[in-house]
Amino acid sequence: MIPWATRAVIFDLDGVLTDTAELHFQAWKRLADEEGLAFTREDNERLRGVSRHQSLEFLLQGRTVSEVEAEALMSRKNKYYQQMIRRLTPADLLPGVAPLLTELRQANLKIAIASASRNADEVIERLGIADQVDALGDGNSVERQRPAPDLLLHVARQLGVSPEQCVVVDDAAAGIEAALAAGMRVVGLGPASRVGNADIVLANLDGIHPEDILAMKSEK
Ligand code: B16
Repeated sequence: MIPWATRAVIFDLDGVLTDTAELHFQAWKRLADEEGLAFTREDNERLRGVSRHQSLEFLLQGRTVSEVEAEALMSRKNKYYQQMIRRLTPADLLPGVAPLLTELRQANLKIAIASASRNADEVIERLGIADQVDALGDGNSVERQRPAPDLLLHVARQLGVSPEQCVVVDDAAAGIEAALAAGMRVVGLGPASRVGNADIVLANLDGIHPEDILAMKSEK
């Protein structure tokens, strides 16, 4: 067995570092209301970590639109979303995130973010954590989104570390799947019904220290 050493932690953004899910919900809801489509908070849960295009498909509930119309709908939703993220501040980091990032840096671990969002760079900037992030993979970085491992592997390459040296923190089932497919260890945040396939399951990052997310078996 080759012993591994953790060198990097790769965080999902929405639902892990901040709760932009609520803002995505408000933006999709406004679009849905304008288009006469039913869309609830419960429906929004299904869009966690899901790409903009797939989210639209879900929202349309089988209604067919041309690719040009789809682009126009997505761009309208994105305009609403961008109006809302302008108001984000460091106070919108979820509990426990700021101290955990500080402690990870003190422990000489690299920090990266892997997000399906094309707005991730602006969100990170407004949350005030851009200077703590060594690499960012976002909705523009790769073709295939999670559950494919591509985004995580892209981020690991940017960091110059191997998959076995990475720990992923994600709150979506597709994110857990992607991490396992990438050969990375993974911490799932949320109910076991959603993230139970992860190596460690935590409710959230409140009160969590590096040792809590790095204390995993050395071989899988
Ligand atoms: P955008 P994550 C995801 O972020 C969101 O969870 C998902 O709801 C959103 O549709 C997706 O980003 C794309 O976002 O429309 O801003 O490009 O969880 O991967 O950080």
